[in-house]
Amino acid sequence: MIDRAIASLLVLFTGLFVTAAAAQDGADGTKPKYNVLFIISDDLTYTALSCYGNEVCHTPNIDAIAAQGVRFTRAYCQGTYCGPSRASFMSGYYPHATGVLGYTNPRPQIGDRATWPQYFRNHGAYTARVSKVFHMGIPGGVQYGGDGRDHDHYNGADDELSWTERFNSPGPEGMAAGSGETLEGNPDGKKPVVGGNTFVVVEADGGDDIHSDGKTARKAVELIQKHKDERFWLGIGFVRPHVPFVSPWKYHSAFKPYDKMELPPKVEGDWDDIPKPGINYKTSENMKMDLRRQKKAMGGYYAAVSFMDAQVGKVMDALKEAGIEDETIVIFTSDHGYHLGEHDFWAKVSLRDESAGVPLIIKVPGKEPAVCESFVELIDLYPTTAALCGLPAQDRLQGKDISPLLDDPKREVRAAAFSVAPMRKGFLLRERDWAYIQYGENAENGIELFDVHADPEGYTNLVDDPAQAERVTAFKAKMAAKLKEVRENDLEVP
Ligand SMILES: [Ca+2]
Repeated sequence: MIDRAIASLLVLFTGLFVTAAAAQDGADGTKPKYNVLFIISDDLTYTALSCYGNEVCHTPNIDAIAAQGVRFTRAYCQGTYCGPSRASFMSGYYPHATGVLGYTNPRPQIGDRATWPQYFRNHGAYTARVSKVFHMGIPGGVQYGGDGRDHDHYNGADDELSWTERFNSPGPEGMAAGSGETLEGNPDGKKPVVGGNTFVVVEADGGDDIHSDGKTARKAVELIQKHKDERFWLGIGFVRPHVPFVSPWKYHSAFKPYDKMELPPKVEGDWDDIPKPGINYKTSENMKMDLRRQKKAMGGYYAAVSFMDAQVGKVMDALKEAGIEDETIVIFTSDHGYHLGEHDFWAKVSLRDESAGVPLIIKVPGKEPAVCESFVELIDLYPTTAALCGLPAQDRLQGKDISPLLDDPKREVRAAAFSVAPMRKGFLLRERDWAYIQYGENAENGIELFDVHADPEGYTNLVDDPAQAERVTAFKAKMAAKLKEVRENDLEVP
């Protein structure tokens, strides 16, 4: 009897909660026209995917989405590491609008304004995330054992209001059984496999499901089956190829012996014209990685990409089996890119294309497959999916609705992409013909200017070339205008 009374109260409370949620920002009875399946990899450079031209690392499952969707060749993140990038595209504001330049969620800054999934939730969609969608420290946020956290319930910098439900995927990370090596800061080879944000390669014993991403794929498959008859917004966050480069041994075999990996060219004097903040925070030199270690880092990264790609395939198979491909928008992307030895740089943070550019594929039912060369930004995803789903536009969002590109991929939606590296006070304006990077709000810490046609790898900084003086002045003014525009918004951030 008492149980039934409690149950009725629970029903009442749930009812009140649903009503309260429906009354929030943006709800007007409109239902999303499509499901959104948002698949995001962590620290994945587009240069590692075969659909973007990599001939060594094969990614058949991501390529299959590209073959049916629109693949963007000039997509850029808004912040070149996890925290600011994810807070930006999930909230719909640039990092310098919210001031979220580190590893927190943007809720205190946006108040009761709806995040991307929350907007869909307010319009009646079931919303869930599996693993890392907002920021979560990797490997610490998913690695069980040793740090005293309950990793089934560790949510990182998540935003609870965004979700109907949320799921974590703990795994062994670098502590997985198998053959492991610490490549970074280990020149004499005496260090064991270490944790943290360190270059470690582990050829793990056993299969996919031991690992966080294997569990994430399995949960995603389960959620697709369970919610196929209702509108959903599902965020599926894979943590690979973020370090540690750990994946089941079978994914490594294509890249062994690692010695056969081909590193980018090493150019004499490459760093001489780069201002100090433009030398990336991780380099072959400061990581003390010799050529053998550099090649193994590349092979280990590619193995992690192959492993992640296989998990993407499981999710896409489930969508097909559920019979809801024709009512689901699929997006595949990463929070930012990654260096694999270009300029002897490694990892993220830099504002060069390999790090600020991202893979982006958008597959919408009924739209023709295409390749689109317009500049687009991850911040565009929120307004674009809202428009595609028939949800009301919100002027406050700082991205653009790029859905017209899906019907006419030859169109352009912006002349430049904008990205930031707050760790270095770095700002990028990437145009068709030029890449302009400045360090400091007034460029007081240096400038890089590259002619991307004559010098696509960016070996020659033209900032001191007298012939480019006017261009540099013009870029400084454009950057100041962009920052002003970003800061003019409806948020009340000090
Ligand atoms: Ca990341």
